[in-house]
Amino acid sequence: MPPDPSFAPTQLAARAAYLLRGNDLGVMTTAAPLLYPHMWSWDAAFVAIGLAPLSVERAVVELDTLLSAQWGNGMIPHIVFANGVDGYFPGPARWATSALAEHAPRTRHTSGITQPPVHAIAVQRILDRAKTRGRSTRAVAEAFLDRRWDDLVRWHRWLAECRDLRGHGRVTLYHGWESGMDNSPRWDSAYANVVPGTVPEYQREDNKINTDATQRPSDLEYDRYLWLLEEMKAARYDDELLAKTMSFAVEDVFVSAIFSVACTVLAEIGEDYKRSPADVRDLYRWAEKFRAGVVDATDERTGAARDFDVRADRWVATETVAQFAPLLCGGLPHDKERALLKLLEGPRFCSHPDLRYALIPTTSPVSRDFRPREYWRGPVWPVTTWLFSWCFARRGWSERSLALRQEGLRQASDGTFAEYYEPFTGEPLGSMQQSWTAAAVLDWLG
Ligand code: 9WN
Repeated sequence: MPPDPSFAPTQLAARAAYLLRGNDLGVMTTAAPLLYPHMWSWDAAFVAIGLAPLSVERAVVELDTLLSAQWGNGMIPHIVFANGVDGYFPGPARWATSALAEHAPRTRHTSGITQPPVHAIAVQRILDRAKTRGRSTRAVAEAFLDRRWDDLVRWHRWLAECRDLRGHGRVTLYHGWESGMDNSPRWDSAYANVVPGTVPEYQREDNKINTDATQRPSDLEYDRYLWLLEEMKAARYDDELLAKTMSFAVEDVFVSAIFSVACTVLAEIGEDYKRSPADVRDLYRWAEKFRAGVVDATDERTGAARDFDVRADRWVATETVAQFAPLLCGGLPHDKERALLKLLEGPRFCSHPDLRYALIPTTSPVSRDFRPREYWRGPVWPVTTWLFSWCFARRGWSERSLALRQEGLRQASDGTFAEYYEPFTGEPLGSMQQSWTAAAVLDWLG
């Protein structure tokens, strides 16, 4: 058998840059060329992180495009649709946000849900990269911050106020897509209670592009995804009505941890760039509150984090990557944190003897729910590796951060920039030329 291709770092970085250029529509980068031909919210933030070492100016444009589609209530929508591009379902007509939602923007088509709030991290990466450039680039980055600071704070305020109505310091989601981990076993029990009524007829597009059914969510899962859209439309995407009427309502511990970190990051930016002290205070307050919300969601003995199903009124413990949420934002007592790190680095996750790379599978290979090829039910996602690596560096765990980076780069050296990888064989799966995979590589190598 010929050896697997393995690109050297400079070649790999060049290919990643070429990929992002290829996926660039001008002012937005598609999440992937065929499967996802529009802009996704958290993808856009990661893309900006990858663009920043190439061009701070272009990275700023990416976030500007995303923020220009922000809703009047502060929500950043999970998809900003590229004008005149078909090929993805559900598209603008199915969401019908412009017609139904009071807060939807009038000049852009968007979906009606949100995604994980990683954007402050992108802003920080851009500002940091700009510091190493000339004066005019620094000015571009700072002008962006002047222009968008209020929008970023509004985004965080919406999450803190409109998505934590119970005041527990955890972000509530009304659709699994909002987690970014669409069909993770984390959502199985909540989805089991979503009973689709009459779902208007539809045709999936994703399975025409990725024809291997073992890699994508099932039709039954799609029926539920689409039914939730109908529930949202009936509520006209109104924050208060959604809280009362949606049959899926879950406090997501992983998004909550990301939110806590992002609030701290934005507060630090606010301090460094002398923004309103009241904003900075709010951001630190939310960071603390959501950190506490994450810690409250952990198992007494192991420190593993759980989600909370609001409708069923119960904790949902799964052997997934979400267990490690407190490692992102901190806050656990020392002994619990050590236990959780041991779990991460032990045979149930990164040291499972059959793993091709010592990386974090989305579901533990020893779990009953593990499916090595199926989307968020087992494969390793490079973007998740990047997030943990970045957070660990921030927490002062540089060895752990570097180990993830090194393994992440070994995995990516096949040059496919796959959306996700089979954990045992390293086979690239999902969409090839996925923008955020290239972005992770560029940041690591930049
Ligand atoms: C639904 C774009 C997005 C990612 C998500 C990932 C996948 C969409 C889909 O692709 O979700 O939002 O159609 O499957 O799960 O995390 O942002 O890359």
